This record gives sequence, C-alpha cells and structure tokens, in this order.
Amino acid sequence: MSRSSPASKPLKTQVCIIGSGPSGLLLSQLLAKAGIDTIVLDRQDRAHIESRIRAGVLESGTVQALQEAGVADRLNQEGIAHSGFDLAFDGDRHRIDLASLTGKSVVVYGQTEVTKDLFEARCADAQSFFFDAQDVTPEKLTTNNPTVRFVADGQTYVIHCDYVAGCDGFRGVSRAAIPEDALRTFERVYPFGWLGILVDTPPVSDELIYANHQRGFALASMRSRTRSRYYIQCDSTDEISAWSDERFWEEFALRIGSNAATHLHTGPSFEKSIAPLRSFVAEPIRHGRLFLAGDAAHIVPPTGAKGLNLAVADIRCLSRALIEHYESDNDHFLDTYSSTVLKRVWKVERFSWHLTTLMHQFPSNSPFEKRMQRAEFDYIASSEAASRSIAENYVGLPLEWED
Ligand code: FAS
Ligand code: PHB
Repeated sequence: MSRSSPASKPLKTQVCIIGSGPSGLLLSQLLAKAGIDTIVLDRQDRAHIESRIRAGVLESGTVQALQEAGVADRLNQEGIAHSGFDLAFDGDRHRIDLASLTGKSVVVYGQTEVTKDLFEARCADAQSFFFDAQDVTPEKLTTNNPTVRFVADGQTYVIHCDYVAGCDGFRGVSRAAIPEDALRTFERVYPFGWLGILVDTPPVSDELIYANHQRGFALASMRSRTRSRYYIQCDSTDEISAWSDERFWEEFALRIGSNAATHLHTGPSFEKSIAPLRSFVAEPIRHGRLFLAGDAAHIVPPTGAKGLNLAVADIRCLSRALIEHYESDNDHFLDTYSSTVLKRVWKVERFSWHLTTLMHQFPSNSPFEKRMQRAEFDYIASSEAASRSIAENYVGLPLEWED
C-alpha cells in the first residue's frame, strides 16, 4: 500500500513535505488548518513510522502547538504532567522543582502517541501521502519552481511545488541536496550509547530520575503509570544480544541508586534498542526554496529530552513563515527562518551537551574531571539559581520570535 489518495490527485502542490515523522506531520497539519495544500512523502509506511519508540517528554510549548493543531484530545486525557525530576549522583538525589522554579511543567506522553494522533488527523483530512516512496530527489531548489522526483508503486512521479520542507530526519535526502560549499556542519559523537527498554511494570518513581553512577548513566522514565521506559549508558559498540533482561535489571538497579531500587518492579521487556548519542547542527537550514526542520537540521543527545521538542519548535516557526507568505505575501519570516531558528537550536544544543557531559561516565575523564562532575551536581543541589538554569531549559526556552 503506497498511496492513501486517489491516483487522480494532481502532482502539484504548494508545499512538498519530505518525511512524515513528527516534523512533517505537524507541518502538514498546521498548513492544512491555514488552507495550504501539501503532499507528504515517506520512504517507510505508516505502521513502521508509528512503531518507532523515541521520545517521551513534551515541553509546554510542544503541548501548546499540538493543542493549536487540534490533535491534543488524547494527549490532554492521557498525558501525565510532571512538575519536577531528580538528578542523582552515586545515590544522592536532588529534585529540580520545575513548577516552583519556572511556573511550568512538562508532560510525559510518548512520541509514538503523538505520531499516531497526527496521522489520525491527517488521514481524516484526506492528506495526500505517498508511503514507500523511493529515490526521492529534490531538484531546482534555487529556482521559483522546485520539484521533487520519486518512485512509488514502480512509477516515477514529479511534484511541482512552491516550497520543499525537508523533514526527513538525520539520514534523509533533503540536507544532502544542499551543495557542500553552501553548507557547514558541526558534530560531536559521544563515546557511548543508550540502551533502552520498555516494560509493562509500574515506574520505579513518580517522576523521572537521571542518574550518574560510577558504573554509568541511567534514566528512569515512563509512558504511563503501568508502563516504564528505562535507559542505561552502554558502549557505542554494544549489541542488544549482549544484554539479557537479567543483565539489564542488575545494572539498572545498581545505577539508579539503592533507595529507588527498592521500588523497582522488574519484568520481561517488550522493546529493547540501542541509540547512539550525537550533537549535530547544519548551517544554514534554508537553501533557496528548501527549508530543513527537525532531525534533518540538527540532532541532540536525548539527555535533555529535546529532540522531539526542538523539531516541534522548528515547525512552529516554519509553518508561521509559510502562512505569512501565502496569507500576507510577507516573506520576512521565511527570509529570517534559518538565523532565527538556529539561534535557539544552539542554545538547546548547549543544554543537551551540558547535561550529557554532567550525567555520563566518559572513558577519557580524569579523576579531576570526575570531581568536576560531582562538584557541579553539589553546586546545582545547593543553588536555587543553578537549579533554575536547569529547570528553564528543561521546560523549554521561548521561541526566538516570542522574545
Ligand atoms: P524523524 O527521523 O522522526 O522522521 C523523519 C522521517 O523521514 C521518517 O519517517 C523517515 O522514514 C523519513 N525519511 C527519511 N529519509 C527519507 C527519504 N529519503 N525519503 C522520504 N522519507 C524519508 N528525542 C527525545 O526528545 N527523547 C528521546 O528519548 C529520543 N530518543 C530517540 C531514539 C532514537 C533511536 C532516535 C533516532 C531519535 C530519538 N529522539 C529522541 C529524537 C527523535 O525523537 C527526533 O527528534 C524526532 O523523531 C524528530 O522528528 P523528525 O524531524 O520528524 O524526524
Ligand atoms: C523517554 O521517556 O524516552 C525519555 C525521557 C527523557 C529523556 C530521554 C528519553 O531525557
């Protein structure tokens, strides 16, 4: 099944969106609400995209964007508001009280659910999708008539459009369509990964716990009050086959701290995956009529729970810019999209890099650097100002246009 729209649909649209992850789906939803026509392409099918286990924490700005997009009914019912989270160091715990430090909270609701809610809305709206699209090739991007060529059902199509939104993730084709001499990239690959599991047991704690232990990082998260999401730092060369549930539980219990471990409900995992950690930014994120958003433009290590939230922030800016163009013939926001979005992206990259550096065991760290990590934890635990800095980044920085 590669198309959900009748073959008679013209292959001409206002905005061609490459990628139907959260970025592409939210963009098509926000543009549709403004009467702007889109075609969405993905090289996978809907079931595959909905099955990917990714993020779990939504900033208030993300919740607001999903509510404005009209896709937040289930989120409002099932999302769990969290007014704080714990940082732990070798068993010592400090709660970052988001509500008292910022007046805001975050909501625990899986990216899988966000994606399902967006697909429901887009399909109900007869969105033109092409799934299993292969050889997707954006062309003529520096002209006023860009095209996107692709193959589906064995046929070659060419979409003629006004703009192309590159929402195709880190390994997509959009960023690759920008000539090398027009693009700069910045990258930090971390010397470890995250091994994550999903298990249908009550979470070890009511709130998230980020733990730095001498054996490595661990994170206790959740998807609901009966479904837990746990992570431990692992070697970047680790294989899932080397991690039985028993080995995972033993390691997780040690790292999360004895106090928390007494409340740990183990059980059989039904999802287990290893994600590499990297920081990555591409500059600029516009090339002619191509605009990059989400993971196509940047990657953050998941320590700060920012990947999905950053993608949504990009789309809030890109949708506003495109709507201003079509409704008011005003290209100011399109022309400033890259500089405006990247200014906030770098601030979020900094926070995610900082929390990753603070909370993980780095093989190359000297005893002095390990002491620096502990000293920073003790400083955060003893300083309202330092805790507030963590808190205001965690709940989400304002969009640059809100300043
Ligand atoms: P996505 O990668 O989600 O979507 C891109 C879409 O483009 C995909 O559906 C893909 O099939 C499609 N595509 C790719 N190439 C294409 C092509 N050539 N043609 C057509 N379509 C193409 N973030 C957090 O906040 N917390 C987390 O815990 C967390 N964990 C993560 C774990 C993993 C393994 C990964 C990879 C990411 C994780 N992230 C996490 C970040 C993640 O949530 C992303 O930020 C989020 O998915 C970004 O959404 P998109 O920009 O839509 O990109
Ligand atoms: C998750 O629940 O998947 C999650 C939560 C917070 C993070 C990363 C992942 O920082």
